[in-house]
Amino acid sequence: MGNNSFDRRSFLKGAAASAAAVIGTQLAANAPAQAAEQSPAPSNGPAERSKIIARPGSDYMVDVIKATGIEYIASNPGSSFRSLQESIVNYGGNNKPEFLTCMHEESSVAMAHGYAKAAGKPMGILAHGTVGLQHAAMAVYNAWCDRVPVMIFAGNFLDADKRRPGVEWYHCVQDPALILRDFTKWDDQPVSLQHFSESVMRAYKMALTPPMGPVVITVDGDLAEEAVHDEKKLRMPKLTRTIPPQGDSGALTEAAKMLVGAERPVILADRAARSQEGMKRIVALAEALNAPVVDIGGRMNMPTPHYLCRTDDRRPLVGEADVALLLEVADPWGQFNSISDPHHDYRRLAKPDVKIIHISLGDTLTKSNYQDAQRFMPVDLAISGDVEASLPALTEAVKNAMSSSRRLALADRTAKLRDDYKQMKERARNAATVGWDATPISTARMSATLWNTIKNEKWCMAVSGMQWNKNLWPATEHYNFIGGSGGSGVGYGAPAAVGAALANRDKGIITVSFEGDGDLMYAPGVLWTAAHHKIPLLMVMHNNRAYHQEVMHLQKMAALHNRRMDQAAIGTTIDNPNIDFAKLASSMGVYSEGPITSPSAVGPALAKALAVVKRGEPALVDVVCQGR
Ligand SMILES: Cc1ncc(C[n+]2csc(CCOP(=O)(O)OP(=O)(O)O)c2C)c(N)n1
Ligand SMILES: [Mg+2]
Repeated sequence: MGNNSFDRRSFLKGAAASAAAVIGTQLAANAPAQAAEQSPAPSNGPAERSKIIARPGSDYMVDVIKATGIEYIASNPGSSFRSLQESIVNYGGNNKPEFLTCMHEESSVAMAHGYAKAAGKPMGILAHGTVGLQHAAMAVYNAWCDRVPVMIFAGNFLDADKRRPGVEWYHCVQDPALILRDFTKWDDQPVSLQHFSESVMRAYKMALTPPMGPVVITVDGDLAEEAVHDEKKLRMPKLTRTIPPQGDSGALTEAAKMLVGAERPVILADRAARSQEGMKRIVALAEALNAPVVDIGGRMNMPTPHYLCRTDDRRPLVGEADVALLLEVADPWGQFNSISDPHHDYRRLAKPDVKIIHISLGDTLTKSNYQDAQRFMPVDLAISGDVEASLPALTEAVKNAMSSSRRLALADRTAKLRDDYKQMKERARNAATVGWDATPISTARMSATLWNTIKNEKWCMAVSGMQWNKNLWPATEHYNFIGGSGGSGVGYGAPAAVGAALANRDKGIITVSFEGDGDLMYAPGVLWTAAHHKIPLLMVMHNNRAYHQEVMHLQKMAALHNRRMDQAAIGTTIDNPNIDFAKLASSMGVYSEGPITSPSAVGPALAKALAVVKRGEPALVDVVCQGR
């Protein structure tokens, strides 16, 4: 200790005074130990004071980030961007953007992913050089597959001459974005502040131009830590947004004729509606055609109480269709064909001569290596265009193409369509009653009980793999469901729900999620992030004490190989010991209930948790329930 400790204390005193920062006494008390590990022991003598950099490049970087309107930066801290972090909290006042403390880079990105879909705008994330980006990668892939914008900032020191020996070299890289380049839209490594501002604006614009996607900007540590030179010469570029393109009018007229003439049309909507207005446009088209809509669910596309919303009837509707209209469908081939599991037998699900129209911007954003493009699907009329932008013209063309006799004929479909809708709902309700009183608790009962808890609220079901919610809950608002992970990379659920809950916090929307036990255990630290930042989220554990999907795969293989079924639990179950999720949550400051094993105890526990969430805090209810 001795001299060194004196120097460190002086450093902290000097730093606190010069930054005029509100640093908690606890932080100041803890800091010397950390400073001793990483920093040279500085003093605040005259020589050091003359070296103070009052206007570091990172301050200007904060100005640029503020100019984009980004409200949050989710990050696990790292020295490669320490200057930018310091500028965010001191120079920027930790407000727009506010720094969100994350315990894993994958959590940062998945939070940004969920946030973007609920907020309709991107969040920033900051990742520490090589190691941070490596951790972030899978969540970036999910966002890419889901075509969701995330502003990724990556710390790095490019100039080898200035890097500190040791760890800094391990964490620096020639080309930081390389590891993400196959599944991001654009990246850049700016070498000047002017370059930084232009690249951030370009990245923001590109991320939000449909098809949207994650983008990466490197924050060079030297550029951030050194003083701004010649600030008068810096020009902050204006933030511009691209107007999404409407499909070709002639092609939309052609599509309208095909749809009006169809006897069994079906509309399949996936990553189609970005907003309530987008949903209204889908409803208007469906009503003009009196055509059923299957909401594949990449986004919330169709109000579930509408008699034309027939998601659960996808198979029969596609099977009978003579014309199918696809709206930004991620997997077109999979709607009309299947490959059986485990024998890989091909089966056609649609008529051989079904006419297919696809409105999509999918072909305008492709990469070769990762296979998220799905199998090639020949379509009869491929219209390159944004769905929301193209729908008004298509609906207009449908109305123009409709003779009055055709209008009457289409109206005649209504009685049968309403009846089909009623039967579909009836089937879902009947299926839900199977095993109603069973223990472990059935997923249908869990879903119905959660619905009873939140039905009088403005609600968002941020994450769920369960079909019950879609089939049974009356959902009319675009914010009700936000779609899935995109790439099915597990570990998305918990952080995405926290991100969505943050976006919903100020809108008075109660965010709920069904949380897989396997999913949460990837990075449960996000519970602490939710508690620390007071993000209200009602998380209901779908605790089947297993990677249940994988249990089923193992069982399938055991059946295929005609071998022991009971061994399928090895490597796929999460028991012995059972994880106590209520304790896990409360250890991180999250209100919790459970483990709940009796069906009748779920409702009261959810009601208590909802009261906590309405107070502005997260809560977790651990429900021990069936596999699916
Ligand atoms: C990163 C990653 N690793 C492994 C998998 C394979 N996988 C698919 S579903 C699943 C189980 C997830 O468990 P849980 O969240 O508890 O959901 P459950 O299947 O039990 O409903 C796993 C491991 C994956 N999709 N992503
Ligand atoms: Mg599970």
